[in-house]
Amino acid sequence: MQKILVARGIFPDVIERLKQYFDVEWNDGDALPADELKRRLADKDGALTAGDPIDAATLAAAPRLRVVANMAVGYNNFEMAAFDAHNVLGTNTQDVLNETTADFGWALMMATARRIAESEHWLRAGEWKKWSFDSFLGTDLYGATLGVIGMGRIGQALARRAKGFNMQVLYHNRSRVAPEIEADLNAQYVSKEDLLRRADHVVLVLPYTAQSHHTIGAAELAQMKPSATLTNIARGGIVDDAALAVALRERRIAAAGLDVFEGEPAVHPDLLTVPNIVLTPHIASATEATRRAMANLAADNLIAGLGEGPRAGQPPSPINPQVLGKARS
Ligand code: 8YV
Repeated sequence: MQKILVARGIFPDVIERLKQYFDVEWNDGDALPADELKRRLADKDGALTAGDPIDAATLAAAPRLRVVANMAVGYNNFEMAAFDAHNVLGTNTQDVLNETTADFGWALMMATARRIAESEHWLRAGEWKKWSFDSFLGTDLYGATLGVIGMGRIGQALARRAKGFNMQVLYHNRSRVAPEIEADLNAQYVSKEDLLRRADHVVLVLPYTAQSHHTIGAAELAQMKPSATLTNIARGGIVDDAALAVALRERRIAAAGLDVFEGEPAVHPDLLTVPNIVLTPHIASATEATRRAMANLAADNLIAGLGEGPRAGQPPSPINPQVLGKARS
């Protein structure tokens, strides 16, 4: 039997499925430190990860490893050039989380615009003594302008929800999406600068790469309207968190909602002290149904990628399908 490592806690019934095909080693605890992960992968044929970093050194130290299935759509934890060089297949869990993640992006944007977390903290602190006409004035979503940076599948799902809010949709992306998608979403392609200047609510839904590092820093925050909100459901590192904390404190933008952070689970201490922010612990895809779908898709990828099961050799969501069928190098 081929050997696999499941590097994170996951639904036990998914482990049972994997056991039908593999000799399974399961780390049902916290993320493994890099050295420990490397050591445990040394004799494995496959692995199931959830954001665990897999770099060139790890692959070099694991000569049998042929498939790593990430339980996430984002795969910035994989050094893909090394995967390609070693003919190791990487897979992700695209599509199954689109609507759940878009729902959460919407919820976070609304909570941010309408100051839900900030006012709740104030109420819990016993500060609510009387009603006042100017308590917690927020910014409207209905009829406002939405700016989506990153118009992939999740960005499109998010933009589709804007129809019900009668919003104008601006978007920026590495490339323009097909005209029929633009028409369906009633979305207008604009430069990043234009989007930042015009949008009332900016939402980040782009992958993290060297190019997208600090897509939003001090200069970009300065271009936004003082009444605007910023929501990040993509990856930490796309926003310069230190610069954001300054902009929020100085009210250069109205508010921000963050589900992801540079260096998470650590959170920049300045973000914890500004009031006009909603902070959540990377839960955009966290519904029971979606996390189950992600776990099962990651398992399907691993089973098929390692040549087992009904789809042997044809994993459903390969990142680098060109290595399929090639000998490990
Ligand atoms: C994951 C995510 O749950 O899919 C992604 O890219 O950010 C989340 O849905 C998280 O990354 C753990 O793997």
